[in-house]
Amino acid sequence: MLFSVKMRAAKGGAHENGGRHISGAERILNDKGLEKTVLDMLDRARNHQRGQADFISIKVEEVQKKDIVYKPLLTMESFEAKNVVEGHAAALQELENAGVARAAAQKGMEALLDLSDSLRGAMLFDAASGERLDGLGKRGVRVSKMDCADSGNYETDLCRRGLTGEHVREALILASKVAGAEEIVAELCWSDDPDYVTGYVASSSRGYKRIPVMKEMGSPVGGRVFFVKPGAEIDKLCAYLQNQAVLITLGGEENV
Ligand code: WAQ
Ligand code: MG
Repeated sequence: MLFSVKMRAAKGGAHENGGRHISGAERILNDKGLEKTVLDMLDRARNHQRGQADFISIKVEEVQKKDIVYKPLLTMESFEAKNVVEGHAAALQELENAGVARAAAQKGMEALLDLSDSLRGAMLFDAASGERLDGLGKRGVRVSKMDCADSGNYETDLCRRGLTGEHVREALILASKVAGAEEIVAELCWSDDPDYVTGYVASSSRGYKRIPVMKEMGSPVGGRVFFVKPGAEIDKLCAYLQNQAVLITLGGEENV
C-alpha cells in the first residue's frame, strides 16, 4: 500500500489563521517507511532554522496505484554566479530561453523580491503578460503528492554528483512534477531557509538549472513562481499540482 504524507508547519497559529510559514514537506511511500517519515517531518517542523513551529499538520492518505501518473526526472546542470546580481541575471536569461517573455520573467522575480515574508505555496504568473493568475494571495498553490519512483537509486545518483541534503532532493522532484504539467513554461525558485542561498530555474524544455546565489545569506524570504502558458486552464493545472499523485522516474522504471 502506498501513502501520501504531507506536512505543513507554522508559528503563531495555523497558516489559515495568520501563522507564519515555517516548513512543509511531501512524500509518497509504502507502509515500511511511513513511521520514520512521519517522525522525521515532526522533528523537522520543531527544529527548523526559520523558527519553532507551534502548529504542525501531518496528513497521511492512501494513494491507489491506478491513480499514479509517472513523469521523468529533469536533467540537471549548474550555472555559475558569484553574487545575487549575477544569479538573478542568469535566472532571467534562463527563463527567457525557456520561453517566458522578458517582462513577465522580471515581474515574477520582482514579486518574489517584494515579499515581506515567504508564502506557503507558489505564485502562478502568465508567461506572456506577467499577470498573477492564482488569486491565492499570501497562500499560493502548494504542490503535493509527489516523490521519486525509486528513492534509493535517486539518492545514490545525487550523491554520486556530490549533492547531498534534503533541499536538492526535494526541489528536483517538485520541479520535475511541475515541469511535467503541459500548462507550465518554466519555474523560478529560491529557498526561504536563511542559510540556503541556492535557487534554480526549471523547465521541461531545458531541465533544472541550479543557480548558486539567488539571495543574500541570512534572508528568510524565498519562494516559487510558476510561469504558465497564456490561456491555460488554471483550475485543471491547480488540480494537477495539488491533488494528482505523481512519481518521478529516473529512466523508465516504475518501482517504488
Ligand atoms: N508547493 C509550492 N510551493 C512551495 C512548496 C510546494 N510544495 N514548497 C515550498 N514552496 C515555496 C514556498 O513559498 C517556500 O517559501 C519556497 O517555495 C521555498 O521553499 O540546491 O529549499 O522548501 O538545487 O525552502 C532550491 C535549490 C531549494 C535546491 C528550494 O525551497 C538545489 C527550497 P523551500
Ligand atoms: Mg524552506
